[in-house]
Amino acid sequence: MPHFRWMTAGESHGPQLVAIVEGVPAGIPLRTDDINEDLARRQRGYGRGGRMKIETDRVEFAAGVRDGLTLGSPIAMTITNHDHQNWLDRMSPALMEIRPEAVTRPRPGHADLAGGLKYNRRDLRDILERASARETAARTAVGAVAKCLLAEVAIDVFAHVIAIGPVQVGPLDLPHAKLKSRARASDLACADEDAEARMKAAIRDAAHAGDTLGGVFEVIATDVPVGLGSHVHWDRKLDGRLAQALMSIQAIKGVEIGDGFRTAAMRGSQVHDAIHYDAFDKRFTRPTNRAGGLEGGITNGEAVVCRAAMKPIATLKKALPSVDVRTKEPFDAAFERSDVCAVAAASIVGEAMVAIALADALLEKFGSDSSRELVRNVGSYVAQCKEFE
Ligand code: EPS
Repeated sequence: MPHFRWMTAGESHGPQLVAIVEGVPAGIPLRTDDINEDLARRQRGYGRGGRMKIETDRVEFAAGVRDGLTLGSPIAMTITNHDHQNWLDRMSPALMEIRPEAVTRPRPGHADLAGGLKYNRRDLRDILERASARETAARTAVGAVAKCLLAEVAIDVFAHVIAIGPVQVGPLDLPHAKLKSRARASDLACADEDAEARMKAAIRDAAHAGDTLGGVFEVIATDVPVGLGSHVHWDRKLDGRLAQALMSIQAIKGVEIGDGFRTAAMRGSQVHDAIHYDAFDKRFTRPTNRAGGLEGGITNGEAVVCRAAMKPIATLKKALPSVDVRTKEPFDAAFERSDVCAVAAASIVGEAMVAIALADALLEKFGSDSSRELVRNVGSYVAQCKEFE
């Protein structure tokens, strides 16, 4: 059973998104502002569509927080979908006298068709409402809770965009703090100003062509103690858990840890990170971090570095051929509105998912009922590692 348990509910145009988080120790500082900042960052980004002008995501606590601190009980959060007011007829949970028009035209690249067949729903709206990336607002809230937990033991998680369409950032040899502050200041969560300008041009070009763009983001977690995850069983390996967490984000098609796919074309001597010892700090160090902070499925004390590739958004003005599920006739998909590029938004969700996977691994190793107990457990273990001989 996971140690940081959570679940979201909610349809894209329903009244609310809901998240419940369980397993968070008592006494962790948690304010709505901590969560709202991440929700606002997820809404930003050059290339988002009309929906983001309607929504201003804000969280409300329904349970689990009192006086700015977690209680140790389940934390329940809600986010209002403002657009719901425009969808009252189509999204009503009540039986409608006049049935809203069914969606019968599946969009290639979406869950519409496979989901409709699987759940036996003739109205594909029953699938697309939940498959929508709107759900990631609730995940971002859960991730913000995980980040507050990690912050108790000084672990920080941030993301930055490294490619959009064909445009890639140049080599970035920046300290983590600088990388983070530059990404936070950018419309595209990109730390390279020159690349950011070219990414925006690529997004404009795609929009003019009625098309969409994907990209790649990187998530970095700093000050992660050595020893999260384990080599002993497949399902305890943290690299596998991080990959699953990132891959579960809507539209993600690939995940790498550290230098990932690039290492496959290199020799071992060029790939593995040498081990040094810092006698002052009493810790083992590595001059390079190609492993992305994970060896044998265990954190090794270096920064955890993961990347995820997002496919271009599937709702296209320039639609691909599809077939009406009712008539079986081909059609040219009707287009309402869509984001052109949501890689910057996805990077914030990536941040959330990595934080969730790390929070789970932290509680697995140091499981505690209170913040004080957690901090003490981590501190005594770190001291134990310094005495290792
Ligand atoms: C989405 C389609 C668009 C996006 C939405 C994800 O929404 P709509 O169908 O209302 O135009 O804006 O993203 C969000 C609402 C969000 O909060 O990120 C989809 O089909 O996945």
